[in-house]
Amino acid sequence: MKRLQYLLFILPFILVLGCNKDEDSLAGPPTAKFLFEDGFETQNNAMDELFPSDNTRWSTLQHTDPANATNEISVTNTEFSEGEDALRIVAFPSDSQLSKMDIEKNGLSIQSGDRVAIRADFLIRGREPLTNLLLIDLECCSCWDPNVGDNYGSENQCPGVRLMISGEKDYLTIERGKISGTTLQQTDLVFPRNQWVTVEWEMTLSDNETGQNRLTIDGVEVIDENAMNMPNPQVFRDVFAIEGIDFNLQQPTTYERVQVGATANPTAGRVEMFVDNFTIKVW
Ligand SMILES: [Ca+2]
Repeated sequence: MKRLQYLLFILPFILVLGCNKDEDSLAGPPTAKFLFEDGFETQNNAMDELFPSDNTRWSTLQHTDPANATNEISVTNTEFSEGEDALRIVAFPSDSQLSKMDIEKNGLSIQSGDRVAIRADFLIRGREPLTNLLLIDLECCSCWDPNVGDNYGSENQCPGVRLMISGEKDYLTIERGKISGTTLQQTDLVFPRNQWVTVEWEMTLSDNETGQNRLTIDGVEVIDENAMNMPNPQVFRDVFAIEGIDFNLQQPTTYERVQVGATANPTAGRVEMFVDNFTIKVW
């Protein structure tokens, strides 16, 4: 009887703990192998403060202007979702140059079998379609075959997975073209505009179909799909063999950098966005 009373006493706590575990699954366990969080807070809205010499914050900018316009990046206190500052990005449409304006954290070491959660808040102004706009890239540059070199465009030399706004109705999707995979599409939720939107992207990494891919927008799960999410040596060998090229993916494949912002803007219009409250966690 006492045992039953004890069970009845602890049961609600077990249930509560169980629920919390589900809700916290995107954030992962408290002990991570790697954790980087940045809310773009500064003293004087100075970009330099985001790149301290001790590497505790961001590593570099990726800034590629189209031929006839200059992209912009700055710290602003006019819009933010956390603290008092956020990153403001203006990316003009691509012409002969693929337009890019984003911020990068490098020096990561994320491998097959790792679980990684990336989270960021975005505010994208305007109502123009955002077709093929890329928001977050996770990339492996060191895995490219140095003997193949750059004959296939610098764009393709860092294989990886990306978050891309797809279709005429602006659905955020998981794009896998750089690892020769199809896009993991959703048509449940149009990307909200002119308001802060929380994007959470969680994966268990694998170079085969056991990889897990989950995407939530403002807490609503829109993708939960098993699929390859790391470059696969045989897939690369086969794809390049069609061109008569002997391609050897360098091992071990490791995602070593993450980029957030307008990581590429192939849209027809000028994109103004704000980014805040970034986290990448690996466990
Ligand atoms: Ca902030």
